[in-house]
Amino acid sequence: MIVTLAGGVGAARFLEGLVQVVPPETITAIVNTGDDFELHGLHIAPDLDIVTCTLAGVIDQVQGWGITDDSYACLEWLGRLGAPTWFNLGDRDLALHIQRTALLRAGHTLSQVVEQFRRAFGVTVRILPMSDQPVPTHVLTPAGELHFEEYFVQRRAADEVLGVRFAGVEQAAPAPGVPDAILEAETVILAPSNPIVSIGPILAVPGIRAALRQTSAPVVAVSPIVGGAAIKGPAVPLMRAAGLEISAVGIAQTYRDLLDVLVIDQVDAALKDAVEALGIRAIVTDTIMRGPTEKANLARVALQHR
Ligand code: FO1
Repeated sequence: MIVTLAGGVGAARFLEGLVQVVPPETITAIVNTGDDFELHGLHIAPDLDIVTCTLAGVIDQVQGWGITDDSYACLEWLGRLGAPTWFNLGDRDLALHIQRTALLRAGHTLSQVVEQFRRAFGVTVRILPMSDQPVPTHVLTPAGELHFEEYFVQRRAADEVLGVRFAGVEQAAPAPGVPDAILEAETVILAPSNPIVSIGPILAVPGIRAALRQTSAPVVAVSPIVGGAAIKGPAVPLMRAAGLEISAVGIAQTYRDLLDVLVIDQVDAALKDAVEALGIRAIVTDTIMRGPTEKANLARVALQHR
């Protein structure tokens, strides 16, 4: 079993490469739920939907989130009725949110909802939320404590980041199957996701970091920082607020106690020695996932130590 810790778009694209290299039924994705929040009375689960819908082939390929060819008639009418429209939920996307909220309200767990959705979409990769308990990621700013999506989408990441908090994480447990998947894994991969708000919440769930230290599987990360910048999303201000160097070396330091291997981009080849000085093997390759071939090559490189 190849276990991948996954956030949103970058992780989903990496998984599109992985399924080309190993049989999908041998992959388990453990997905961040820190971005989850409620709007319109609906349970929104961005990273779970991004991973599920990408693997189902129904993701909007340009945005990396939302459903392909979606329309926004309902959101437009919600606006006319005075509802917030800052979070773009298309008509097809709303179907996932309505059904998820109904199932949760009927007493199903988030894990059970995710399982029903992946089966409905014919996805054979196993998808597990990091936890069935809510662990919303809050961003501490001068304007106060904001939910990650308020900070990132509604306020366009304009606020200074003073810190990040995973609300309720002390009371959360790993979702069923998560610790065992890690302990029984042949390889664990930290996908190229934001180390603070995508991989960070997963590592913060009590028991998950311990399982990663305990597993006999090699732990491999793919650096989401290339040439001192993030490919997508707010990794830079969040890493800066955490006092981390904005580089592949900073990523190595973030996961130092867990990592055996770090895959870094060829533009960062000069950092190989600095990463290896931390006791982590560095593999240099093209990590930019331009298309299916690059995605498959990156997955192959991440597995090459086997
Ligand atoms: N990101 C945006 O920047 N703007 C949006 O309006 C938006 C809507 C959206 C709807 C459903 C969904 O699953 C994701 C959505 N995202 C949107 C992506 C999301 O904000 C982040 O990319 C992830 O939470 C981070 O991985």
